[in-house]
Amino acid sequence: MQGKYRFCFGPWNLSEGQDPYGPPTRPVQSFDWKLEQLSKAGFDAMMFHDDDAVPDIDNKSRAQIMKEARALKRKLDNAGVEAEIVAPRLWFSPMTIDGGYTSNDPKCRRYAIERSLTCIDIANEIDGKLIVLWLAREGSYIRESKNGRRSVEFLVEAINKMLAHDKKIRIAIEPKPNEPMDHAYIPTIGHAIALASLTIDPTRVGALIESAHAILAGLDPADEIDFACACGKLWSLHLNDQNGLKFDQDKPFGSNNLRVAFNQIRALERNGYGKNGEFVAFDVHPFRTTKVEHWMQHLVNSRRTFLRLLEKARAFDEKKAQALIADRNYQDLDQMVLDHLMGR
Ligand code: XUL
Ligand code: MN
Repeated sequence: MQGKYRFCFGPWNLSEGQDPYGPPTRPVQSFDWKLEQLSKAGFDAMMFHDDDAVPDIDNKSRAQIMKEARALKRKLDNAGVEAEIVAPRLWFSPMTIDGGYTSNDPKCRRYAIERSLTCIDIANEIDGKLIVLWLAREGSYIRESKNGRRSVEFLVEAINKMLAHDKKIRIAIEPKPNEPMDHAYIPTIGHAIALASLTIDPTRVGALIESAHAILAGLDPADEIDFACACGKLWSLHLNDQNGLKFDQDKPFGSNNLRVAFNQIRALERNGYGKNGEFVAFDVHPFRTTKVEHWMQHLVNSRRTFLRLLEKARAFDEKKAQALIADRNYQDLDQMVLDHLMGR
């Protein structure tokens, strides 16, 4: 039996088009509108940051936060949409200018941990099974500003506090090598899994791979997927694309390199990704030029490309490929892949 995949995206993926050089090009839309688009397009779940779930979280009482989380859960139930992940947004507040868990200021480190514990409580309220940690500012602009060894210990300490706060919660670390930092402390999936092994309960700490982040680290996302799966640690996935070593582009899946996308799907297939309920998320953004009436296309198109490439992966002539491999004829294997992708 071949697996079926379930898809999701987050409210931030319907972004308004601002970049460091210019303002939004589309008006802000409400959460309800985004949820409606998600349902209409046939996606199964939504990803959240803690403040996507409860806006302005730092200025609300605990009672108010939980009340709003419960209201969101009702909204999701009515729409028949699941919450996939909740991620603490530890890169916006004045308290996280110098990092969250690895800030040099103990007050700021405490803020980051407390906010993460609140994020877990929100996740429980909306039945989000997984906490995602994109460690945005856990790194340095200049090497001398922080103690790298101590920073790893701070990260472990913070994750341990989360694991102790809730005995069931699972955490997936999303590595990224740079942006906004010059160098991040957890740049690749190997680092994420090694960090998991240092915590009080490695069985509850896994990883999330984003295609663009792997490419920014100079790695092939398919190899990252295989590595994480060999360790039993691929618990979520952000598919997208990236044109080399630039800013984080979050292009539609397959937009830049169809072959790299094809190989990611082959890796998912051979590892049985999704069989334990994992979702495929598209962490993609519309091009700045996108008009309001085309606002969903980067998501719809990413899913369409995924499903087309899934057909390609399943129709790939493995027997013929194996014969070429046995003959060490990688030249024709290379061409066989190109012909297959070109439709012959
Ligand atoms: C940033 C990124 C984030 C995370 C969620 O590059 O990918 O959107 O996926 O915090
Ligand atoms: Mn991501």
